[in-house]
Amino acid sequence: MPANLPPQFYELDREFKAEKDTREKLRMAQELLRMMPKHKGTDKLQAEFKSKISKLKKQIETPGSGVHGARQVEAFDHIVKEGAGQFILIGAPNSGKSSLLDSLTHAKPLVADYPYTTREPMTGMIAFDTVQLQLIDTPPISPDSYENYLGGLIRNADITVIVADLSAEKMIDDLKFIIDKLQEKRIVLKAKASEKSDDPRIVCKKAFVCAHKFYEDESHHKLKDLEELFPHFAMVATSILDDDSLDAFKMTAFESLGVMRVYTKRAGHEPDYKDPLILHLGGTVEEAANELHKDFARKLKFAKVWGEGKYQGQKVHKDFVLEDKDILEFHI
Ligand SMILES: Nc1nc2c(ncn2[C@@H]2O[C@H](COP(=O)(O)OP(=O)(O)O)[C@@H](O)[C@H]2O)c(=O)[nH]1
Ligand SMILES: [Mg+2]
Repeated sequence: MPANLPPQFYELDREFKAEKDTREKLRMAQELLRMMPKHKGTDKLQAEFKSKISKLKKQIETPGSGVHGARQVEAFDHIVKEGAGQFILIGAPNSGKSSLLDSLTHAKPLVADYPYTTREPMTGMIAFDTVQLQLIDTPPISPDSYENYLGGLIRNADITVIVADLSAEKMIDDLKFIIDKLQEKRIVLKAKASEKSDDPRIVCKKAFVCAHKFYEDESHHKLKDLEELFPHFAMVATSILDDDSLDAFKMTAFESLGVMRVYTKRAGHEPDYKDPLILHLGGTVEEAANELHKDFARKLKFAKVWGEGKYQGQKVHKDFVLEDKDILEFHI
């Protein structure tokens, strides 16, 4: 019985055979298995790929066991997520990534005015209101520098932050290089999370632009160039010397996640502002209750809600759609 494999399968299979990076190879093998039509004619091939996948997984789990000729598995290509979202800073050498990590979090990365100071990813936590966001600083992407683990890190992160250095003469060329380099690694940066590629080999990642080293009077024409290169992308102008701009960065980052904060309160008590529920935009009272406890959602009779543009203490049911910063009181 013929296997009837789609042409894309053969293309990706060729790339799979040539790929050296173990995690990338694993991702491709999983994709190939997914692309395979499932019938008798592909039984053997399916088994073959399942075995390849389990071997690759083993290699990743036991660092140092890289097969002869393959590069050592990089320990940096996966950072465990913490907080409401994971953000990865990418940019040219000296664009100010480490300075941003330093100013936005309590992490202490090495900042220097010579390029290639950062070799390993560094993380820190941003406190935005009562929400924690995880920020990752990375080595630069340029014709002289690309760390192979970056692809894995970007794929794993929620949001990519493109750090554009407004003071750099070749800002646009530097950014175009980065876009092309990522494309070569089958990563396409998009303005919206819903933008997907028809090509299953390509991973689309939501990104926003950080127009960094912003200096009033001088930077405006550069912002125009950026908007042209990244149409429809969210953009925030920052400078480590301007705290308001850093707050704006935090807000942009939070908004890019497509989530909202919902505070809960008990009847007769003040709202708990310290530990909001994090729900996707458009989330309902039922989803909020579920977030607290499955039982809660099941037993819920009604809820009361306070918030902007609402009748305060309004009685609502489980399909009521909440908004950022709403306060919710459950009645079971
Ligand atoms: N004027 C200005 N300089 C900055 C700003 N942020 C960083 N720098 C400088 O840019 C240089 C490179 O910064 P660094 O954070 O090491 O860049 P990285 O290579 O992208 O990590 C350093 O000399 C920083 O002091 C900023 O907002 N304004
Ligand atoms: Mg750095």
